[in-house]
Amino acid sequence: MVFKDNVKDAKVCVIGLGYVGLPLAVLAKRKGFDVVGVDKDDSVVKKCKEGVSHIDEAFLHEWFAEVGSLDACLDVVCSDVYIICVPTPVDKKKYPDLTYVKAAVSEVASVVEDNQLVIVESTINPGVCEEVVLPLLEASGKHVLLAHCPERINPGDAKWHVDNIPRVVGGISLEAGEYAKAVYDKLLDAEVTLLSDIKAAEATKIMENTFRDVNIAFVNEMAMSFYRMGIDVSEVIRGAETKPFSFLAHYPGMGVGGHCIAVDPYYMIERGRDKGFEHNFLIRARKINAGMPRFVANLLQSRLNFLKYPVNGTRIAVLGLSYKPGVADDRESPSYDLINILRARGADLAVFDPYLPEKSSVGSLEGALDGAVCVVIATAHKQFLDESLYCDVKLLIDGRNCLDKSKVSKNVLYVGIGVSR
Ligand code: SAJ
Repeated sequence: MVFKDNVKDAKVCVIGLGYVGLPLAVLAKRKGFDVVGVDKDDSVVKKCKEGVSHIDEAFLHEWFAEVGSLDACLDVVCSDVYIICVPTPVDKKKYPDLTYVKAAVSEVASVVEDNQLVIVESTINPGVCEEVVLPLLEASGKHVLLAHCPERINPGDAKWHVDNIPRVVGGISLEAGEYAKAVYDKLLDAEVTLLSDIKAAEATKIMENTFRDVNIAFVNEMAMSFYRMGIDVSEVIRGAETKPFSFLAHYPGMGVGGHCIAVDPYYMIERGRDKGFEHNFLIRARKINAGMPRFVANLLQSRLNFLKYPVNGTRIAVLGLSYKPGVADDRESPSYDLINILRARGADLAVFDPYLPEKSSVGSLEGALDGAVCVVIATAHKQFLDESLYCDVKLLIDGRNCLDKSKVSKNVLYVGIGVSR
């Protein structure tokens, strides 16, 4: 049954209860939907039933306190609306890996009935819904409505959450698109824009994230160049930001991590190749960003040697494994690339991330700094932002330009990304 006109009566099944699906499922319950969450991790299912968020976000703890608990199970149940929020990583060759999407869609196809709606939120490249998802659903022999509403979650963001982030949606048909829009209009306190077709919706998300990746690559390249000129890139960005139009600041760093920005451009690159187009610019930008850990390792080595220290055998503290501040998420984190390079050069490493103690090699920040000749700030966690912490080291590499260099002890050689004293 199509619930376009009385969508609040639709039973909703959210598949994948990670940083995208869990907030969405809890929001659906807050908005009065009959909702069930599905996840293959039984510890996640158990916590949902207990009303506990396995994701440490303040708003999610509040929402769970409000709704009490979330009905959840391991397998897809027949519903009116299915929203697929499973991961879409890339494989070792950087090709899009649709394993999770295909598995979720196939499971939906095994229970779906006529005129039910399937919405894919997972990030996919243009064409995947029509060429991969739809055939799997059609194999059910049922008339299934299909739409795409790309997720726009920003983990760790205190302001923007699933309920207030505007969205775009596109359908395999106008009916599917309008039905999906009706669902999100009911779910969200934000504008929902219906695009002309499902590929436009797939392309919108890829455009957003690829835009960010190339802008980060741009500023990384400028930073490496300015460093050779003795120009402070942070000051130049502040200067450029005084222009009230046509400039959008991005910031240099030791690399791009996360499951979105570091991954999504590869979707576009591969899709372009499928169609005989080589995304030279996107490929170049990915190479620049993926090359930042090595740039930082070489910068560290040159500065250590300047101080008459080798890398080999020298105690180096690497602070931060998460791909961005304030989160316990190290997927695609450039910290690991830096660690591997330094380890290969014989460094005596102490690695600490307060959000990932189980992956740290020492148990505290003090332990990491103890005896360290060099410190690298790889993630701008708030715990690392006190310049006085580093007064006893010889070399401080600020991999996120997150410190005030004027507050760093004059006895310390301070170097950022495109920033020096
Ligand atoms: N980074 C830089 N310089 C920058 C911005 C980011 O080096 O100027 C690095 C970060 O350190 C991190 C990586 O890039 O390692 C990704 O940072 P991010 O802030 O983009 O964080 P994400 O991956 O959580 O991005 C999310 C994305 N949301 C979705 O894909 C749904 C992205 O689209 C958003 O633009 C981004 O949040 C946001 O706006 O903060």
